[in-house]
Amino acid sequence: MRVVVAGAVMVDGRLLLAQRDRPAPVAGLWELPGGKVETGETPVQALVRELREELGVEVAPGAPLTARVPLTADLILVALRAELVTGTPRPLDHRALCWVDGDDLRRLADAGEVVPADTAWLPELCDLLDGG
Ligand code: DCP
Repeated sequence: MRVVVAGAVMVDGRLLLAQRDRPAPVAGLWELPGGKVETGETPVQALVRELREELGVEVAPGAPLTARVPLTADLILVALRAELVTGTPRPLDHRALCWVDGDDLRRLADAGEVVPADTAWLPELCDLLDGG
């Protein structure tokens, strides 16, 4: 079983979303940035590497979000909260980035503009963003 790890980066009550550039079925949709854990890496190490590569920032991973999402028979998606330590996120591997509050996130999800697997985290992300 391989793990994909994504990061929930929150600053001043807003969550960082990244707009996928590929593949076609999800291009244009918004996700928590991240990627596959490589052999010999922990999910924490993988998230630090992925966000360095994709956003040009250094993060300190923290608590996991509750939902774990099966993507395929041998791939599972998890998310960790991540504190921004240094740098300003840039879309080095995505089409664009945005910062959302709870209402923005619900609107994007209602419009079908969130990557399907990531919708599993909507309740807990909205709770965090709404100050819960
Ligand atoms: N994925 C997802 N939601 C996220 C991040 C990833 O549903 N927030 C999915 C999309 C892909 C798989 O996880 O099916 C792997 O994601 P990436 O393509 O972003 O990861 P990598 O860049 O590590 O994969 P590769 O190197 O194989 O392209």
